[in-house]
Amino acid sequence: MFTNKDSFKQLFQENLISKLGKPMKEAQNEDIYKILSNMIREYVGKNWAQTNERYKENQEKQVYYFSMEFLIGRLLGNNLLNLDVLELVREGLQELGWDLEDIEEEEVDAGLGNGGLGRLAACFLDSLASLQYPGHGCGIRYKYGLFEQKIIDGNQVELPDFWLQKGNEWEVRRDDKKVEVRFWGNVEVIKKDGEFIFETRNYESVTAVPYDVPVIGYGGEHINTLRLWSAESTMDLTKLSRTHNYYNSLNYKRSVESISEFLYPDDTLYEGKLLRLKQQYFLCSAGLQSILRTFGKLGLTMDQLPTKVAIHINDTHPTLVIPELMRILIDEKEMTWEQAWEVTTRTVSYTNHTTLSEALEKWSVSMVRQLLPRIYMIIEEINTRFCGILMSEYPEQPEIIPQMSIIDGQQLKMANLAIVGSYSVNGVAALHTEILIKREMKLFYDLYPNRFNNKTNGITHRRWLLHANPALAKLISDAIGTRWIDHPQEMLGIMKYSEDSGFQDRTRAIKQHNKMKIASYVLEKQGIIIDPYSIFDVHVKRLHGYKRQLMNILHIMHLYNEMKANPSLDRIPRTFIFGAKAAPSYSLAKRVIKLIHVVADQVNRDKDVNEKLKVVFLENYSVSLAEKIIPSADVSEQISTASKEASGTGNMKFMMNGALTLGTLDGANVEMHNMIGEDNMFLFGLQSDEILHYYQYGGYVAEDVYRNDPRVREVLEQLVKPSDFCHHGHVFDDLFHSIMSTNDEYFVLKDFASYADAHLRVDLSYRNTKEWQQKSIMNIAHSGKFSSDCTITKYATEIWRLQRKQAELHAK
Ligand code: 26V
Repeated sequence: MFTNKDSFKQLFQENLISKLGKPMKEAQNEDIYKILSNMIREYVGKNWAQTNERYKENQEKQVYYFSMEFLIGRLLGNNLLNLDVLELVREGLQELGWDLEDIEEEEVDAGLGNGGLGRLAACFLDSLASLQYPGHGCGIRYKYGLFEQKIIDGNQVELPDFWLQKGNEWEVRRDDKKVEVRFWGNVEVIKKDGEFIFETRNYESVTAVPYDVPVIGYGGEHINTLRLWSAESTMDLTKLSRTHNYYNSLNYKRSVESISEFLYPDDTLYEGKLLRLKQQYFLCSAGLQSILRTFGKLGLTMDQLPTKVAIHINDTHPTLVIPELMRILIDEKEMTWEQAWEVTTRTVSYTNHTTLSEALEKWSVSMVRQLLPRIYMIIEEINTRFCGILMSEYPEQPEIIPQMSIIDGQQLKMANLAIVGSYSVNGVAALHTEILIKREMKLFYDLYPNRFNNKTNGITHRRWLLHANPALAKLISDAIGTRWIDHPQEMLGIMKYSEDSGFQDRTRAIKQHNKMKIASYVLEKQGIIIDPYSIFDVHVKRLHGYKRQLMNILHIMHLYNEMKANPSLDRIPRTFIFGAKAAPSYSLAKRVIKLIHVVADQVNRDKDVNEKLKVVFLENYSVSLAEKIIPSADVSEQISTASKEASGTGNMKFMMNGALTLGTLDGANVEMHNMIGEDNMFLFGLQSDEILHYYQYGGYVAEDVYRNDPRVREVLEQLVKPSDFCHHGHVFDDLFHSIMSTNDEYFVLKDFASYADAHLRVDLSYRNTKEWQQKSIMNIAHSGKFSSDCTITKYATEIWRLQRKQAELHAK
């Protein structure tokens, strides 16, 4: 279509004229975005079709990644990059008078996820396509993504994120691939040819319509599919009046469409909503039907399914694929239970993303039984058989059975079902997997030791380095060539320049440039002047107790107190930058946002300190904002209570952009530490075994720290007594009690002294520019190991057993 700048310009202009519908001189950035993205989508159409053709012809094994969340963010820039036309398009547009960066800003983020779990799914899709693996995403096309956060008077206000309002240039609606999903009804057992068969009657029928988004691999040749399902009513009104006598058709339509309306804005608190269960089954049933339709065209027998299809479930949210696959194989494909079970358990694999008990999914038995009667029967049968195995394995230990059972009284434990019904269970970082097998899932590990494995998370270096920080990417390529782009571990090659002062100066200059850009952004968006030469200390991620944004802000209050008491204190100026969304129902988390704003107000206004200390809260943290802020960070706050953060992926993004980690030995920080050693990061705090030991014996006594550490006492009292941070009626007694009356569940006070000490080490280290730059280069060089290309290669070979596209096919 276009191969160079001139042919691009010509084609673009033709498109402008034919599609704009108004004079060219009236074209706005928004129009340009639409036309450009549309052009690119059409441009990839041919390779997309070819990739699918090739899959069919070669009967390659496919993996389908089922996830309730795909936090893909913006696509234009990344697609241009992966098509290797980014520079050509940038220059072409420039010559026509448009700035690509402004055009990219027109795209609304596809915020179809909460945080780490959803972003991981998006990074994995990018790596699957770039490594030319046959791997696709299967998700829901929510009409509203994660809420848009507005800060009003320091409080979070949630607005609906109607991201589809202006259409979505990247998707293709596939009416020809619709399927039907059934809810409710009653199961009847019928005897047919001497066999019992199960039929559900009086069900409610929902149409699932797929929207396909191309996932463009690096190089642009290999294109996979992200298939997002939308719920629509079967508008057959005659049928409606028969089966829905108490609904009018409008109500019915609304109730059906609500299935794909909202993404649940909660990444830990369990929402006992019927709608969420409907969403999960909707995804599982629609996704599976579409997979089996494709598989059916291969002309193989059903028992061969595991040789051609791998189904991966991202956390337990899509666990219903297990009983749904059993249902289809038994009721529709006429397999025996044993055959169906063999196929299912050889097809499904599962990743666990958290050990927080409040995030482990449990469904009410009566809800599942009513909404999905046949599925419930199957789960019951799976459980009966599983308990039979337990009884014969552990005849002397009957107490084990209720602990491992899938059905526990009136609750269905989805993690237990996911483990029993899959062939692989993995954690997302070495420490997390160890905690799973030694503690949380120990009984299952004892029974099925070979099923458990670790796959440390990763991030796509194409989005998080090449696209987010092009100057740094270019510097690396200038130094060691471009091979690292396909082999990210080769970034290690820049180690030979870690002591080279020219290279150090260049990395520093790039960081400085990125900081200047953020300083203008903050000034423009929030009217706050920040010193671009101060240390940028960044804490961006979902707001949660265990992520300890509260510890960070309490420490900032302490720094303020210290500077007020001693104005000549020698400290390198520091800008603390926060970005976080709190689940709307999580009131304490929202109060932390308020506290950050109150502290920011006070600190930023106070002339005694504001040359050395600034606090900024960036509104509406999202993927596109992360891409701006991370390249500008000097310090990356990864300060979770050890054992609580399964992996973290923000930690990896910062490392790749040359920030130094200030963190606990938690999640993937542990592996980062193993790679670069403690001289190249700032570690602090209790370790996971110490924390887990405390938990086992009922915690520690928070009161002791409160009494013995005057810094801690001072800041805690400032929360509840009239003070610089607690005036105009703002009393943070709820936050105070959240620490003191839970005995400090997240060890904020216990780790405070060591956290403050780590901050002092940051200050000292930053003074030595050469030393700091050397550490920064060390971090960048080792971050290639955290590329999701490495992670996906392990999933593909060790779990899914996929074949990569053959070299000769590549040449074709
Ligand atoms: C739970 C629920 C409950 C119902 C409402 C919607 C919802 C959405 C998500 C969750 C579980 C969230 C688990 C999660 O995001 N874990 C994060 O996964 C990252 C990728 O593996 C990992 O890096 C983070 O450490 C981990 O917290």
